[in-house]
Amino acid sequence: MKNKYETYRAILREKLDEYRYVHSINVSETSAELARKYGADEKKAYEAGLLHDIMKNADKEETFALFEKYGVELTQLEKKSPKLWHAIAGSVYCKYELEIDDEDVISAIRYHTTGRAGMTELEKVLFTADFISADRNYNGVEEMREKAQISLDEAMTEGLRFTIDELCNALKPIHPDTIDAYNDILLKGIE
Ligand code: DGI
Ligand code: FE
Ligand code: FE
Repeated sequence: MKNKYETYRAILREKLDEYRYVHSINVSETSAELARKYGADEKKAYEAGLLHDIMKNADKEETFALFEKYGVELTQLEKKSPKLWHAIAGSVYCKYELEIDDEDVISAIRYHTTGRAGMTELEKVLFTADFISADRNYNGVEEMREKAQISLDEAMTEGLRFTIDELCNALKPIHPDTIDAYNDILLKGIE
């Protein structure tokens, strides 16, 4: 009998292009490593990492059909930000189509792109793993990898700063959850 991870990998092979499939495998491994290091649940981290981008290559039609099917309503900002769709759709797909009933895994997938206020360790682990997985090669990735070995909160702060900076420079809207995540983590560090 196939284990559930083999089943998930077979589904990812169908739904993702080669680059995104390899990225998903890499994130699952990095996510499990960070979980071990920071005391989050390793199996949940592995599963969330594997599945986090499952809807990344879906087209608008498929994505919105899923939202319709499960009654997901998007805000104006979300409707106009295609990059945000796959995290919402991914969490819905995993919950209802793959019948994953672990809310920790579902919320890690849901918030892997924006973050949110009051993130769990598991959510932070996936958010950070997504930034430093083996396939990432942006300017500054080595510094991010080092930060992630020192402090999850420092890596998160840098990741959110990087994301908000990029979005500002491109005059793109910033999701309130992204701002909330940034403020929350900064305020916790300020005495
Ligand atoms: O799916 P990945 O490429 O692995 O990574 P991701 O899920 O973190 O997606 C990154 C993209 O999402 C990047 O192009 C920036 C975009 N993004 C992240 N936060 C926000 C956002 N886009 C908007 N409009 N608003 C946000 O707050
Ligand atoms: Fe993603
Ligand atoms: Fe990703």
